[in-house]
Amino acid sequence: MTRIFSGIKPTGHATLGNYLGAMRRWAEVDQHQSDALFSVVDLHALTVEHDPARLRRLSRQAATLMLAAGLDPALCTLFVQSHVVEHVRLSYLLECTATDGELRRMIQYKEKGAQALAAGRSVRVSLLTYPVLMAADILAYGTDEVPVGDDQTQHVELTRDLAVRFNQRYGHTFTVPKATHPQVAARVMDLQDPASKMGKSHDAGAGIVYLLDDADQVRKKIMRAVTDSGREVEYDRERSPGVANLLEILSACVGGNPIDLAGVYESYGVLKRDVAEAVVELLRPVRERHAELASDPGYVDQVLEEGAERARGMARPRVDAAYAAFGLLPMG
Ligand code: AQP
Repeated sequence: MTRIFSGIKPTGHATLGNYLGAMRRWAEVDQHQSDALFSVVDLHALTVEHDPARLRRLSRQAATLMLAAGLDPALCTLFVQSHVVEHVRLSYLLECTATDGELRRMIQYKEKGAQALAAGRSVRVSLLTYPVLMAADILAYGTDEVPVGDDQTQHVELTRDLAVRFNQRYGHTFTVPKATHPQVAARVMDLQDPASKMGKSHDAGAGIVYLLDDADQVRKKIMRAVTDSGREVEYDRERSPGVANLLEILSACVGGNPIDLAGVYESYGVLKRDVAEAVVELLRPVRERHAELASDPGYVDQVLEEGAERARGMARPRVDAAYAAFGLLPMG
């Protein structure tokens, strides 16, 4: 059976981009067809300045939202990354496999590093090294596929490179995984700035739809989305990125392809209205289920505890094998 691993980092409130690019597929497809592990990758949230109390809140919220989106602990393994020490154990060996040059090429390191410096803040070493931790997250489980949005492609490529290099040097230890992306909405763009990804750690703004926004907030944000100076509704990511983004969101919500959907609309206003209603209906059950689950934190904690136990059992033999292959003496 195909082994799948993916995660979400608790750096902010989960967005429509997280849902359409990743979480929905995890719940609707992946957990049913594969042996799937999903993680709140909390250690990844420590690469930039963070507030411990907020991190705790967001970590629990991310797990609760994953369940609200439909992840079923009877079908998949849901856990918090820091509860499974094998990730960090393996990460160090992979740091000894990766090169400084390949980590400095990572787009997120360049972008976030530059942002930190521009704001007069220092850059944490972990911002440079966390793609290796992500590789460890994936490789520890013998993962075949990593269902993610477009923005994670480069990190999965690095993971593949490290797996191949490790296997060549130290003997076959890791499966070489591949990234898979949704057919539409693999990169949902900010509604106010369609050149930028809708990201949960970006400054809260009118361009980001959060999964827990109420219906009126969702409508308001979508009705105010930046479109283009033209009048015609066309699907062209280059010339009309704002409209193309709305058409992709609509397509992800109601089906059909964005080019055909463009032909149905004669005005931006009607398109926005339909997108808004489609998103409100898409998110309604997630919000309702989240409210139920949030009132029972004991249940969420229990799911996470059992998930971590299971994940540890799956990761440990492969990480032990990697330590032995690297030449480290086994523990007695
Ligand atoms: N806009 C998006 N469109 C499609 N998929 C997306 N994903 C994220 N944003 C979009 C996918 O959601 C999964 C979890 O994402 P994440 O927690 O790793 O990243 P984020 O939500 O983008 O959070 P940040 O903190 O704002 O990240 P940065 O700024 O580092 O990008 C992943 O599968 C991701 O592809």
